[in-house]
This record gives sequence, structure tokens and C-alpha cells, in this order.
Amino acid sequence: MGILDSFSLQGKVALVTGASYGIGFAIAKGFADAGATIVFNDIKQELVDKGVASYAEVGVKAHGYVCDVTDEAAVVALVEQIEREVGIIDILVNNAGIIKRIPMLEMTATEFRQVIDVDLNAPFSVSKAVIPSMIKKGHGKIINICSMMSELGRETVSAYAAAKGGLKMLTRNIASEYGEYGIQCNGIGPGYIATPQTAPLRQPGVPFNEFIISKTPAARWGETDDLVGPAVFLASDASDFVNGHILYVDGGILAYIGKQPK
Ligand code: NAP
Ligand code: GCO
Repeated sequence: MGILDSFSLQGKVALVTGASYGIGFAIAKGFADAGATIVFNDIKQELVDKGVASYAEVGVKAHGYVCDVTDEAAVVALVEQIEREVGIIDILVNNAGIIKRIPMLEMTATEFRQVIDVDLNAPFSVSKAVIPSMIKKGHGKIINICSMMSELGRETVSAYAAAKGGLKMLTRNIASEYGEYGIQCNGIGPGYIATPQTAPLRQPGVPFNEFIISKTPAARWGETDDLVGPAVFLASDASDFVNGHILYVDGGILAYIGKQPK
């Protein structure tokens, strides 16, 4: 096998959760370009339809399903349906995620749990549903979308940081528990990426915008396409001995102490 062939996803089935737009969409499109069959889910049929249309616009025939990843029974049914209708899932990307930016003392326990449910409990349920068939097949790739908040804290994101820190450790644990079956579970920790999730932080005049640029050695926000190469690598045979690793794709944020004030 040539070196470039080891990055090919030809013949693989990839499920990317919550991927009708944003980071999940870019990663799924990259997987399709590398040869994979794409499956994604969203909460409502209209959002799935919109997603399928967006994929079609970029030349990808994606299989879209309705499923709320926080509903464990629905997740089990979704995976069974995908296995019947498309095939065994070779690659899972736990991408669906939410954030609530609320100071901790103002956040209710219900709001805290909602974030933990989508960002941590759901990756547990979806991974649990796909792993048995991966074991039977003798290989599988799971990629968890972590965050800068898997390593760092910040005002207002207590639930998100707790969930993404937990997701980092779930990643390492899946790698530890199922590595012997040919399954690799790794994380991608995006820096600050321009998507609807970060739109409130990027409004003109919002100081956070300049703050992030000054904290990033690359001196810019990330684009969703910045995550595609790393995701294809972690989904492909090229990373078969990489397990339990979090690949931070952050323009250097975690390596940098920050610009000194002028
Ligand atoms: P986004 O633009 O808000 O997209 C998130 C996606 O998740 C949406 O498609 C959303 O569906 C879906 N989703 C939310 N809850 C769901 C549920 N219960 N079941 C199924 N799908 C659900 O976010 P993004 O910026 O692309 O982020 C994608 C992932 O990257 C998230 O895990 C996020 O935490 C992480 N991340 C983002 C950044 C960043 O800077 N943007 C940085 C680090 C990590 P709807 O269509 O229903 O809204
Ligand atoms: C924040 C959050 C998110 C980021 C991301 C950083 O600071 O508000 O961390 O908005 O998108 O997860 O990696």
C-alpha cells in the first residue's frame, strides 16, 4: 500500500453526529472526498432534509437520519437502522454538541445537565452502540470532538468545560478498553472555529474576538476546513497505532502564553 493509499477512506461507512452544518459537515465532506459513505443525524426531519440538500450541493450523497443523540433508545435504533440500510459503521465522529455560556452561580442544575447530556453522555451512548459491530469486524475508528475547554477553564462555560474534560477521559478510556480489538479512539480539540456556535463571540465590537486572535499564534479564527486533514488522518489506516490521543487543532493556542500588553 502506498503512503497516500493509507489515508484513503474508500469503502468505509462514517457516521458523523449532528453534521448538517458546521464542523461536522466539513469533516463529513472531507471523509466523502477521501472515499467514505456519509451518514449523519439531526434532531428534526426538516434539519435532516436541509443537511442532505447541503451535501448534495457539494456533490455528496449523504444518508440523513432523525435522532436526538441524548435519547439512548433512539441511538440504539439509529445504529441498527444504519447497519441494515447502509452497512456497519467503520468510523464514528461524536460531533453533536451544545454550549451554554452562563456564569456558574446563575446556571441551573437542569441547564448544567443538558450540556453534560449532549456533550458527554451522548458520546458514551453512541460509542456504546457502534463498538460491538466494530469488535466483530476487527477494526473501528472513533473520533470525539473535544475542545480547548478539555484543557482550559473560562468564565461562563463550567458545564461545557466539565463535559469536554470528561470527553477527553472517555476517549482515553475507550482506547484503553477496546484497543485490543483493533479500535482506535482519539479526540480532536478544535481551537476557536468560526461556526454558528461561536457566532456570538465574533460580533463586531465584542472584545472576545480580538482576545482570541491575540491568544492564537496563527493570529486568526480557525475555519472548519482546518479540521478536515486531522480528521481524515484519525479516521484512516494511517493512524492505526495512534490511540487515546487528543490532537489539538488550535493554531497554537495551548502552546502560547499570550501576547504581552503594549
Ligand atoms: P454548531 O455549529 O452549534 O453545530 C452543532 C451541531 O450539533 C448542530 O448540527 C446541532 O444540530 C447538533 N446537535 C446539537 N444537539 C444535538 C442532539 N441532541 N442530537 C443531535 N444533534 C445535535 O457547533 P460546531 O461549532 O459545528 O461544533 C461541533 C462540535 O465541535 C461540538 O461538539 C462543539 O462543542 C465542538 N467545538 C466547537 C468549536 C468551535 O469553535 N466552533 C471549538 C471546539 C469544539 P441542530 O441543527 O439541531 O442545531
Ligand atoms: C467558549 C467555548 C467554545 C469554543 C470551543 C473552544 O469559550 O465559549 O470554549 O465557544 O467554541 O469549544 O475550543
